[in-house]
Amino acid sequence: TQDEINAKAKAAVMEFDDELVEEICEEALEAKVDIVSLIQDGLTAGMNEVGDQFEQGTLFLPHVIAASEAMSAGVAILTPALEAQGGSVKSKGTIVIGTIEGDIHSIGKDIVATMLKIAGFKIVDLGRDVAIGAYVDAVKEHKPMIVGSSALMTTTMILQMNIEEQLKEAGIRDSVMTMVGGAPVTQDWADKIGSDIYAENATDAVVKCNAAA
Ligand code: HCB
Repeated sequence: TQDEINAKAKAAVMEFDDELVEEICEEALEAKVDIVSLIQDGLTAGMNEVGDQFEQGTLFLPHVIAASEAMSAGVAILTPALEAQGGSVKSKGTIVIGTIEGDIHSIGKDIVATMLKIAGFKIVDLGRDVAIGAYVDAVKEHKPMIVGSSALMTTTMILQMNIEEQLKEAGIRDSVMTMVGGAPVTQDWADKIGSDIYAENATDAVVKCNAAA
């Protein structure tokens, strides 16, 4: 069942076992369980648990790296199936997304980008460690409906404010909606810096971008 597969995936990420994660994801595809739930309630739950133990000092950086590799191996297997679920013909609009300057955490941003693509948006993925000026340039070039940034650290989250400022300085702030996300980011932070959309996770991002489209 879904719960069993989610629990197995969570445990396999926590055991840093790439091969087991891959096996479970293949099995999940055959069993036709909900892939989004598997990513959020299985793989991500395992990743978060590893993050918590890293914070508590019971696990170390190599463990975090190993867990993120196991998670990515699973996501790689699930992504084609997720994308095949999409199939929407007409694009709902363009969304530019990237992980902010100084920040190399990309797993969450990649999941959000994939889910938005499946929901029918055209995605321009700027990658990670994206300079603030590059977001502004991408808004000028692609004229997206939404520009989203991901920040996983309290130190890089601050820079989401600079996106707001530089868009204003370029005179294009009103031409685009901004979206912010990443583990330390909150609705409160979005309100404080004047960002239009805060998304807690990939599902929330899809719901809110759909509402804005
Ligand atoms: Co990293 N790391 N890390 N890390 N890392 C965190 C983020 C800490 C919180 C861990 C801790 O100390 N408790 C911490 C940051 C502390 C702080 O706030 N200052 C931290 C640190 C300190 C570091 C290094 C500095 C460690 C070091 O070198 N000493 C270093 C960073 C270097 C740098 O960026 N310049 C580092 C490195 C790494 C890796 C490489 C080992 C690995 C990243 C691999 C990769 O992404 N390719 C990693 C990981 C995996 C984590 C944790 C454990 C998990 C992050 C993750 O992938 N979560 C994280 C602990 C945590 O977050 N609790 C830890 C799973 C995804 C699915 O969740 O939250 O990213 P998500 O995304 C969600 C959600 O936020 C939302 O939707 C996503 C899907 O549901 N969302 C958006 C995300 N982006 C969005 C954008 C939008 O517009 C909308 C919604």
